Amino acid sequence: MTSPIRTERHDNVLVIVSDNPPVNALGQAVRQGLADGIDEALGDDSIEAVVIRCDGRTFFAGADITEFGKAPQGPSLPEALDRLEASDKPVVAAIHGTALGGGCEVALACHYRVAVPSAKIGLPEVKLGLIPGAAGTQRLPRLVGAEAALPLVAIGDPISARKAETIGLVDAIVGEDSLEADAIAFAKSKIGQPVPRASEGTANQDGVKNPDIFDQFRAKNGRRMRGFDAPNAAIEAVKAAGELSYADGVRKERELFTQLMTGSQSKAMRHYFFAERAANKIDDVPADTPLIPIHKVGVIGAGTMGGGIAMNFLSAGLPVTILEMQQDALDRGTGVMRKNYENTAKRGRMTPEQVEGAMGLLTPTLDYGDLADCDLVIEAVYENMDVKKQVFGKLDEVVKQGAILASNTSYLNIDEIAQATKRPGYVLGLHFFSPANVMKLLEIVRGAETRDDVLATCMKLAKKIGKVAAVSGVCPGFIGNRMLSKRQEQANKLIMEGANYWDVDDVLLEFGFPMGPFQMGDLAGIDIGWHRDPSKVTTVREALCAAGRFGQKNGKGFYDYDEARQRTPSDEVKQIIADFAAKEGNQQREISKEEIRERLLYPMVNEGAQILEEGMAQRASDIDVVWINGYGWPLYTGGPMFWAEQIGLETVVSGLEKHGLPVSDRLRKNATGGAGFD
Ligand code: 3H9
Repeated sequence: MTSPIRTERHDNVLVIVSDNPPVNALGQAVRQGLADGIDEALGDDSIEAVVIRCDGRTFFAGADITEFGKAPQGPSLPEALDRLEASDKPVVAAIHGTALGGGCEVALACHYRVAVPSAKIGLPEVKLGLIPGAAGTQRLPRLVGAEAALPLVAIGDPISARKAETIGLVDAIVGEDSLEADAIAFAKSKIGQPVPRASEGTANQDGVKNPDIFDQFRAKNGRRMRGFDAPNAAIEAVKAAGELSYADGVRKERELFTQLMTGSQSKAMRHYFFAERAANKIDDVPADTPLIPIHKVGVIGAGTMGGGIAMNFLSAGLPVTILEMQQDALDRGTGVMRKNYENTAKRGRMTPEQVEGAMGLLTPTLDYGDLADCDLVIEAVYENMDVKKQVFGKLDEVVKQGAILASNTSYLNIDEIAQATKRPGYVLGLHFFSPANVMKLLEIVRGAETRDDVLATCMKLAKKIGKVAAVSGVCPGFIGNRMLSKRQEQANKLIMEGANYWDVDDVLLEFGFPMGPFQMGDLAGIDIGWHRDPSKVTTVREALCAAGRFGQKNGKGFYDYDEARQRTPSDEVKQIIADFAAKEGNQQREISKEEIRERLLYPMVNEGAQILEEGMAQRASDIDVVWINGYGWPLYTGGPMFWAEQIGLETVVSGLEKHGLPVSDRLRKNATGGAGFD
């Protein structure tokens, strides 16, 4: 087998080049090649400096995740990097694309780092439930200080080359198209000078002088770190970098890394990493299906949903024409979009020019005719089949042939909507989640007649606008809402049978969801759809509305809210529920949190199995992708289907039976097979 690493001589500089598509992951052959390359440079007196660079789209994007969990094969990355750093000939990392994880650690072990302006650098291991394991947590703080290292190691978002330069992670920004030549020139300029080694740096002392930075960091990021093991280990490792010798710090890192690698969270998060990428592939649509060019998008409806949808495309630089029926609704909608952008700018995540740039791509209109030249039109109007059919009939008349027509419906039948047009092959569902400019999930609903190129185009477009896409077949509620309805059904039953509604919420919170169904109801507004007739009360929600409890918006819903929107359970609501239960003849009893958890979560898994059986989801992991990105299912459990496999499908089956709940044939079959869902 030929090595993915080759060396090239440029006068007295040896360039070590990796060519290991697609992302130059640091598999065994790459690590061996790197170590050999350094040996070659050190053993040759005519070589006075070294440059390490990568072919293809990126610098090393990290350790090879497919090797995790397998027997390690040397040299290990830490070994290869120690050899590299020990060189007394200057070694320069020439970075383009994304230097991530182990890739960033390669760069840290080099004596200098140069990068093109478009490069990104980061340590995303926490997103895989890990921390860097090749001394990244020890070299980085010594190079840039603990304060600058903390977000990189414990949050894991990559930073731009320019930002990396300001914190001292990158030594020079070089020409976008002259990386190799500039890196060689840079390396030559360092010949004869003592080499700086990150492992010998002293910037880490900032954390010793001001140890408060660690608690401050925890306080600031507590919410996003909640439930995850890796960020805390990351903070501990960075702290250790200031307190321990380099060798002891590396030992500490190894100990923490190994604990995480063998734990359940990392296993789940690695499952998710591949699940997200698998969801992007449609089994029966060839990868080389020609795509339909999308230059201009239309959105029907400028309400919260339509506006949010439009913002996705504007932010990605695509012109959008947005249509409303009335001028005031149109003005209100575009006003909200501008305000959202301005708020983002206030938080420093957009420049005022970018706000104007995005808004400048927006054309508001009241005239369907203005949608004629759009390549894709997404409808986000009222959830009513007749209304949708009218809209699609109209769109079919005015929008050019070959354009895609999509509905944002969250549960209506896409095939029926498609039949309102003469181009059902060009119709599909694009189900965004609210707030549509923020939530990552895009459920792509494939109709019976949806063409391959339409589907492939929308998958690609999803990635372009930063969404995580998963394909669903046509069924009521598609994947996500269909499973949600099973959970909600049990939540409603549980409170009728005597469970405290706050216990129902707390069970989900403790499991790792950001909130439970009753908190969610309060947030969204209990009065959505309220008929305003207190004499006609048929549900608990209506009873709450009749008692003037509309949700967070008026300070009381299921909970009472204080000024800081902190919730307290309400005796009044508990009584309303108890009265309701009595009226319906329900005996109330004490219900344990364990029963609540099983009855909320197991029916979802059962429904997921049914969805698989019907072919509405391509694979179990697609369901995980939907629930993690659209409904707050905790990432560190891997999603409902992976979680169920981990606790054992037979446990789920017996739990459902214990509570007298239905068990689908598919779940029973997979539980007996013992091999999981796929
Ligand atoms: C680490 O480094 C630990 C060390 O500290 C410790 C060592 C001791 N390995 O995402 P894409 C595959 S942990 C193996 O669609 P993009 C991916 O599965 C690692 N495979 O492309 C996909 O395969 P397929 C820290 C990998 O352009 C294909 O490459 N690093 C790896 O949208 C294309 O990927 C990370 O966590 C990998 N490391 O995005 C970075 N990475 O075609 C993880 C990718 O069969 N990677 N693949 O579906 C990424 O974030 C993105 O892939 C990247 C490119 C931004 C690089």
